[in-house]
Amino acid sequence: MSRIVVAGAVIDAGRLLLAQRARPEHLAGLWELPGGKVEPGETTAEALRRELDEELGVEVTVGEAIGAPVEVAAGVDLVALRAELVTGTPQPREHLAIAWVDADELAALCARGVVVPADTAWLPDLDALLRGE
Ligand code: 9L3
Ligand code: MG
Repeated sequence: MSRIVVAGAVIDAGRLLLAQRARPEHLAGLWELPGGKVEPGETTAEALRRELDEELGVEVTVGEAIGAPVEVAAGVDLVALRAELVTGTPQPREHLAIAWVDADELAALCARGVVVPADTAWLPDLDALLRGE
């Protein structure tokens, strides 16, 4: 059976929330859309709400999927969902840092190779959202 990892595209005032991974070693220091593994019995939306609470201390409402799922390992699909902050200010509880980036900053980070490779697949979709299309 395939496993799902869910990642959140939190956008506020034209900026996207990125989080800098602390682990594992080969991803440490790279920026990602925060999230994690969907547990048995959870919907992707429920998993994203739990992960963003655990990782960043925020409550979100979850919206539609963005882009296409990315296979991050054999039988493991990564999906991105839009999310909106309801309460709380994101704090990096499990990451090294967080950052709010605009479309140009996101493109520059991807070009520098400092974004988790799987997440770079969503650059065109994120770019369109950030530019308000
Ligand atoms: N992953 C990739 N991009 C992301 C997320 C949230 C996760 N935006 C990959 C990294 C890990 C796996 O999925 O190999 C599980 O994620 P986590 O539970 O370690 O955050
Ligand atoms: Mg995570």
